[in-house]
Amino acid sequence: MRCRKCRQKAVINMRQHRLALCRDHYVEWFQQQTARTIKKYKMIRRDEPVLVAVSGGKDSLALWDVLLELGYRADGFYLRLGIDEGIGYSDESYAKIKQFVAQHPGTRLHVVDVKETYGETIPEVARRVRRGRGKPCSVCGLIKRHEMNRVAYELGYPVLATGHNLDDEAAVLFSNTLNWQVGYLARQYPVLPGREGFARKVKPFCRFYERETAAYALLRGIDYMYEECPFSVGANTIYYKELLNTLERERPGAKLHFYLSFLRAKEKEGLFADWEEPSVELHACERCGQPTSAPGRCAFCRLWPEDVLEQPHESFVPLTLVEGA
Ligand code: Q46
Ligand code: ZN
Ligand code: ZN
Repeated sequence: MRCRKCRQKAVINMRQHRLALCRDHYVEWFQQQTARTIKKYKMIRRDEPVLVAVSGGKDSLALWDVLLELGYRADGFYLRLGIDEGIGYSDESYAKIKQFVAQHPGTRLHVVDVKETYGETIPEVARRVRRGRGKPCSVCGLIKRHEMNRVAYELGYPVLATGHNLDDEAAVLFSNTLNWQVGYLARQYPVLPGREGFARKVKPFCRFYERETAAYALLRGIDYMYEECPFSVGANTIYYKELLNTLERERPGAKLHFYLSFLRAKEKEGLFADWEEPSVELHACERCGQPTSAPGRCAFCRLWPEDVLEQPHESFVPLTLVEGA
């Protein structure tokens, strides 16, 4: 197989695009495609600093790399979850991120350690509040969302970028469609506008297959965490991903078509455009100020005992690592 652009040996063949490329042309193509997605959905303005939520996995580190390569002021945010489960998951992930920072002089990484800041790791909080039938994922999702919003707001980032890829987005779309989750379908989009001072959320990799982001990370020499979080085993989204992969094997491009047709139906045919959020009244949480429908405090602030939240404010400020020049 030869590269379509230079006829050198191709390193990747993308059947859905009928495109084979060599190493250099693949890296170039990948970065240009990301730039196109950012432009199409007006994700990030040139003068805006971006906070990239990094987990240590291939997608988020590849995204950080591409944004830096495209010349954005992109800083990282890492939430230390304290998940060990015998494989040192969080420690390993953190080590990969620190290695990435060391290899990219001048990049900034902000870190919040959940245990150090709030007194418990994610599995510990989940056990105490007994949510999620033995899995900490619902508590984890709640804490991640809250802390990403908080850190972006407090450090003044108008944009928050996550590494969700096409496989992630198609699996969520599939799940939302199977269950006709109209509210979720109405909101699912590559960019979510910011509100009340909170950052806009963008997914610049939403059109890339997982194997494409993995290939990019590999070709750029990014050493990432291969293991998934141990709690992801058995998750519905993994099952839906497998189903979609079966479909994709039979019909190359099916996944991309499924997701892009959904976006097109929204953009061109006004799918779900008339949908209105049920009129729940949002107000600012009386402790943290984030919008919530619950009376008084938001779900995040209700997770913690009173004395934890009474710590001096400085102890909630993320630790910032600056590496290189
Ligand atoms: S929610 Fe659940 Fe993930 Fe948190 S506990 Fe792990 S699998 S990391 S995306
Ligand atoms: Zn080439
Ligand atoms: Zn709150």
